Amino acid sequence: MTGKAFSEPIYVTRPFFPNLQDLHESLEEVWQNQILTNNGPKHKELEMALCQTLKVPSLSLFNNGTIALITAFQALDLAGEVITTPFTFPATPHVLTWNQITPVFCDIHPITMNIDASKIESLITDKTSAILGVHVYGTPCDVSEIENIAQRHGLKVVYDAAHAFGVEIDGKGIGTFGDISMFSFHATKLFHTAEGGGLTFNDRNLKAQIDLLKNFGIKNEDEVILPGINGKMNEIQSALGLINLRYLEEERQRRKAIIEVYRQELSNVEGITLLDFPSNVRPSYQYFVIRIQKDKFGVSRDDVHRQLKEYNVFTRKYFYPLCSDYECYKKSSTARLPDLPIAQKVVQEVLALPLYGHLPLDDVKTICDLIKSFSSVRRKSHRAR
Ligand code: T4K
Repeated sequence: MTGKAFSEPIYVTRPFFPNLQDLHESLEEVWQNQILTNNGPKHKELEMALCQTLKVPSLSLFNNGTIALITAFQALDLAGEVITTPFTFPATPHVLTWNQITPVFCDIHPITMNIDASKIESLITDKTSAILGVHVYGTPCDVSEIENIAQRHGLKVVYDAAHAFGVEIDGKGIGTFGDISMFSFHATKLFHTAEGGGLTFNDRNLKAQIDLLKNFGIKNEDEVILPGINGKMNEIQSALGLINLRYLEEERQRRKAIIEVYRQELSNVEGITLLDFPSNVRPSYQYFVIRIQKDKFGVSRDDVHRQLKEYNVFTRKYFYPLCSDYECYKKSSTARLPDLPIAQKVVQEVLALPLYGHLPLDDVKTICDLIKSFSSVRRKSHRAR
């Protein structure tokens, strides 16, 4: 180990903490209202504010993104098989399993790392009811091709947009694509409510159905009309969300500046690939992920991940291992290694670097210097000079 480790650990992310006084004032209103949950005033206000921010016609808040996504499949009454990506957080396929739906794993695109639309059709069977795309790291899926496939085969489209808060394609909110999209408002997200999530949809008629499903299916005092669940966001979470929204643009700009330093420092390093956003896409600034090609960089992604820890820098191998390699899915006929060659390759290369608004730019530069210093290829060429 050369050089000094950071005195404090640097994590892949840190939650945004707003001014505590602002939260205190907002909680005073909650205390005055005497309403803590069940579609209270803060909840209603946050739903309206998020519709504007996300540029969506309709939104329903939830206590977390996973329960929201489970509910989306209930609302659309889906069953059988759903085609999805193996390169995602465990919640994505687990949500299908919780709905008694079989996840069918489709390989990913070599550049975007999202579900490869050109490979979806070969996986459609008479049991397929939907496609579940994930906008991994906030990069949009090939939404137009997925829409075409869905129309041709009469399938629903659901998007896991957990990483895609504020993403737009040609000025259109990402949550307007497909039948339903799910956003996560977990503490580690760009916008958060500590724990929380939301479903967005164009069909306003879905709102009543989804709101019923997240409240036990209770229609009124005398009628329970659906087998619902408790998916409600409470007033304290909603109050935190409303305050965090005030700081959203500031947090985005800080993350943008950090990403610029990363890009400047790492874009010309042999063996490191950065993920580019198309020019018509407004980015999420949720994660900053690099890909490390061992044959060109000299050391593997795992080595970089391990060596950074020695310097007190805790990066993450999001999303290693592939979902198709989990014990609960690996026996599935679509989890076979030869059918998922790109996902198998990508999952060995990705590394999410620290990204959060109050990460000092000097620290970002130091992290980049450390990464570059690990490259045995560089060291060899230095010695040769
Ligand atoms: N779909 C996708 C594609 C997702 O990525 C996710 C969640 C979901 C669905 C489900 O949405 P939710 O049901 O969660 O709303 C984190 C988050 O827990 C998870 O929400 C997120 N994706 C995933 C990508 O990341 P972990 O296990 O990696 O987080 P954790 O707790 O290790 O936190 C990472 C680092 O952040 C820690 O090392 C330290 C720091 N941290 C974290 C928390 C929670 C803090 O400093 N303070 C904190 O309070 O999953």
